[in-house]
Amino acid sequence: MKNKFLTGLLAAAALGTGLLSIAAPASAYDIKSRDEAPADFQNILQDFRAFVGEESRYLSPETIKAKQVDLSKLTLKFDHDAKVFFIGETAGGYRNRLDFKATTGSEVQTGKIFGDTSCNPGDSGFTNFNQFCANPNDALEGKVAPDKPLNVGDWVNIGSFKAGTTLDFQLLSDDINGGIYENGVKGIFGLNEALNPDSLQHVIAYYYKDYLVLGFEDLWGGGDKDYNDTVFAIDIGKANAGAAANVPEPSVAVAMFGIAGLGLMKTRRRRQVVR
Ligand SMILES: [Ca+2]
Ligand SMILES: [Ca+2]
Repeated sequence: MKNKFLTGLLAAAALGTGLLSIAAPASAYDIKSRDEAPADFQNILQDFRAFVGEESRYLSPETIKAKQVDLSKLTLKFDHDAKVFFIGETAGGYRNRLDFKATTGSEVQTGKIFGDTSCNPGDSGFTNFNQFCANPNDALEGKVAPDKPLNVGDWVNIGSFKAGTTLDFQLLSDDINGGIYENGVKGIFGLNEALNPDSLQHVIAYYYKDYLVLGFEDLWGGGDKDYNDTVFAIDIGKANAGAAANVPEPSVAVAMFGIAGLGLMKTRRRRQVVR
């Protein structure tokens, strides 16, 4: 009990929220497998690898800016059970933690979703595994869920939220290894760049078939800016996603193809270098 309370305290401090806002213990969420996921998610899970892409891929500053999360769209228009699906990562040695924050009026709910967003090497039999998971990591000694590596498509129902609730997601870089710091400030990066300790955009967003896909950059100051160090998809409900999508479906497909195209260009460039 004491440990749980301490964890709650730390989570509250980390998220910069008051103690009273903690409505759930930090590790209350049951991580389910892709086989237990809704059929509509299972049917398109393979498509999501296009949103991961290569480790250290190049994205132009224009692309990054254009894919900035529109925060006004993260306020739910309709009640919904929000689900968060792990897609993949290119985090190298970092082992990141993903939290959410849900604000409804003066009520703030926070929670740890995944404590170690590394890919599980044991999942390597999954089709196209390498395209979801560039550098998987074994579990750290003594760590159990939600603090151990994930399989592609692992997911959590983070709760039922009412219309008017605003969602935010925060990446705690390399948290399980103690986190990253600059001048004593911890590297915790959210959707609103104005609130990030390095004042930098750390998330790019796509809307794909009623899902919001978010890709995080985990390095302080942006580093290689590949924005795929942790990638996950959120089900905020078809009606909410429809209201949130700022581009019609065909454009989303083009955007996705564009990312795949970037990967191809990079491969070609590498081949030229070899020659
Ligand atoms: Ca990376
Ligand atoms: Ca990166």
